[in-house]
Amino acid sequence: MREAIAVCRICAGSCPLIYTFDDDGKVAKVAGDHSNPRTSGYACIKGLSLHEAHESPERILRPLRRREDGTFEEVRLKDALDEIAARVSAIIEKDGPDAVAGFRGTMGAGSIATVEMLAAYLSAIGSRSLFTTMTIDQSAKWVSMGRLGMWTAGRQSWESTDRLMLIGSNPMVSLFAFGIPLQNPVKTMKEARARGMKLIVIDPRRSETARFADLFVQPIPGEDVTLMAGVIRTVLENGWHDAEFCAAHVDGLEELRKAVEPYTDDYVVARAGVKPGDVMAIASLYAEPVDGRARRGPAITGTGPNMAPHSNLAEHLVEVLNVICGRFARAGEKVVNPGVMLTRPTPRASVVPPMRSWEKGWKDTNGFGMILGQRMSATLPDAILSNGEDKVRALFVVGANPVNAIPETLKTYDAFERLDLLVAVEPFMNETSRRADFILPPVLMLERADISHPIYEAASPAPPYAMWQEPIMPRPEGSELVEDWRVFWEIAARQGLELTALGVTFDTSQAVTTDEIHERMITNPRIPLDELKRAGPGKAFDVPEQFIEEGPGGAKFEVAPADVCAELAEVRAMQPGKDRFRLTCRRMREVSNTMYHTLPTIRRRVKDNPAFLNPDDLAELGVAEGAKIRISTEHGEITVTARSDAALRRGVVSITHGWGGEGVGVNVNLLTALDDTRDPINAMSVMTAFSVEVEAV
Ligand SMILES: Nc1nc2c(c(=O)[nH]1)N[C@H]1C(S)=C(S)[C@@H](COP(=O)(O)OP(=O)(O)OC[C@H]3O[C@@H](n4cnc5c(=O)[nH]c(N)nc54)[C@H](O)[C@@H]3O)O[C@H]1N2
Ligand SMILES: Nc1nc2c(c(=O)[nH]1)N[C@H]1C(S)=C(S)[C@@H](COP(=O)(O)OP(=O)(O)OC[C@H]3O[C@@H](n4cnc5c(=O)[nH]c(N)nc54)[C@H](O)[C@@H]3O)O[C@H]1N2
Ligand code: SF4
Ligand SMILES: [Mo]
Repeated sequence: MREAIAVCRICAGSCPLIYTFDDDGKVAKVAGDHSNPRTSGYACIKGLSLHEAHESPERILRPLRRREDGTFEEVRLKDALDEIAARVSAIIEKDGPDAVAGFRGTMGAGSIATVEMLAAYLSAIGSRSLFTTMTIDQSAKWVSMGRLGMWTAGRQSWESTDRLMLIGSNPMVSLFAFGIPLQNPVKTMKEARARGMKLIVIDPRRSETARFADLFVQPIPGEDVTLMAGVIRTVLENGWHDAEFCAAHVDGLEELRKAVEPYTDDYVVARAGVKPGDVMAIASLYAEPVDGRARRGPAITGTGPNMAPHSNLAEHLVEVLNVICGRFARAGEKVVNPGVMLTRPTPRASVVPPMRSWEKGWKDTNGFGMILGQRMSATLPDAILSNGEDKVRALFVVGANPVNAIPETLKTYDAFERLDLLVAVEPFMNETSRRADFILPPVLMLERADISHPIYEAASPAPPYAMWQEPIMPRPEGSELVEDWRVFWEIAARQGLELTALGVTFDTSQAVTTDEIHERMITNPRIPLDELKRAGPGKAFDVPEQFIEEGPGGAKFEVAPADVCAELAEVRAMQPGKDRFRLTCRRMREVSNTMYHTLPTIRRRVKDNPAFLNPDDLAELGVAEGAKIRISTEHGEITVTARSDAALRRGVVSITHGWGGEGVGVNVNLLTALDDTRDPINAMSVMTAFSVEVEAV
């Protein structure tokens, strides 16, 4: 018997897991770590069954090359890399470097070496074609930063938060909400409420998170713009904003006031389908000072508003509410998490001005620009089908399943099949790897050394926490696997290229280990690396205190830029849709996106992704619980099991994405679109709150 500890990196929770191995080296027991200050023993079913992916008979253990007839043959890793490098060089020669693209998904985001080496490789060949799942997720947050500006010192501390508003975000299941603690969510939420924090939840579904809410508002899906405009109007009308903060740091307050003026109470009630008094209740609980003291804490969105129509506008308005209420850390306050892996400069109480990167520089043939050095994921199928300068001919996919995750599945299928070269760094056969020319199976989480990305570390509040993960399991016998990052290193080496990551230049002709990559990349840690390594994974650290400094002043938040005001007027002028049903996104506790649906433990709990509807809607449709229904849009249709859920507002069809691969469940993206319903800035598709037809089968 042997015990070892590893950090689960499936989601941002980063829960430590304690493994007990039997004498044959098989996992005999897994448990959360009760001594851990962040998780106090918490771990979810996804983490607790993670080892089953490592031991799965379905796992791909040796590199595969696709034959002409679509079947696969085994190939030596070295030969695969040689051939890939030669084909990439030929494509660059013929079509230019932008024709070579990378797509990074959720399972590429947690490892610093993977994140950095993919980006480094693309820049070494001179390609702009980096795609990640962020741009089919919550890139509205990037757009909002780019139009509104950003506060360098970040949010007020979680400990001091007495108001939290969650809009279409369900961290009790997703463990994910920007800037609040994620681990052990029920315990964290209960503790916060016990110290007096009030929670507002806005969701068409009485979600797992809504059960903790002091105020729950259940609007029609897709009406967050209307609701938030009404809330901002009410806050300003009552003078509940932070006038001093606005005077110092905000431009456009009067234009904002005018732009939200038409969003009167009556209008919001009628359009968003909320109760009379809901707008006032939200505004008052969130923003009304008590005994002359301003409230503290953020309003945060999740995928709900960020995937709905007008996602960038909705995000902008929510962030504007934070801005006008001054919900940011100020000079003199203690920095909540000064970081462990990276020595960060002392934050200043100041605004980073709006950058609008998508308006400058390179644009694709449909006019979509780049944000934070990335191209937009919902433009990838068009780019593959394009003959213009934006064309993509070769694609490396790492830690992702884009064929399932990108909207309009049939178009995405078609595009991926037309690639000259598709390389999937992927442990399983899925919709993407099945279409690949090469499948390179990676060394999985428990078998490899990893450290989290310092940026990731900064996003998570106290205590300062870091992960240096050593391998705790051997690679399977007879396997030939590759570390994700090494794929890019090896191809660069074959092309005679150096790689520069986090400012460090690597000579790829030299042999290197993962540990060496980590040691060289982390150039200025706050805690010495050997101490980090000795401490083990998922540990909290005492780091020297840091205090926010006075900012330089000058730059201001732009709360009401012309394009935002124009869209707000456009939404107000629209005839609100009278859709019988709107389909909404959600997450499932047992699985993460498209992953691991067939592992034995998961399979015993969930077999597919049913569509949930209000029982009265089912009765009206004449559909019994458990019967099949057909859901359709102009793009496609799916046939799914109907489940009754009284937590849903009437007219809502709630179904999770990520299924439908390998014959299990259905892919919701058969219903979504890559047409001109995409947002003109970030090409964000509408993935929630869209009209669907529902009928009994
Ligand atoms: N309709 C609709 N579509 C959606 C969404 C929605 O809500 N509705 N959500 C969107 C969002 S938010 C996201 S983030 C995307 C998710 O999109 P993706 O990131 O593309 O999906 P995942 O299933 O998370 O992909 C992870 C892949 O990594 C593989 N993997 C596991 N471990 C490793 C490893 O160590 N190395 C490598 N190389 N691979 C590994 C898994 O087998 C899996 O195939 O989907 C998006 N699509
Ligand atoms: N168990 C599990 N955890 C996960 C994942 C997973 O697949 N499974 N995926 C991970 C990923 S990639 C991400 S991006 C995060 C996402 O994390 P979250 O953003 O918290 O995503 P969800 O849990 O889907 O919660 C979205 C909520 O929005 C509501 N909603 C839908 N449409 C609307 C709307 O128009 N307006 C409003 N106000 N609400 C709406 C839904 O009812 C739902 O409760 O979760 C991560 N964590
Ligand atoms: S919540 Fe679950 S999936 Fe996320 S890190 Fe923890 S154990 Fe892993
Ligand atoms: Mo995501």
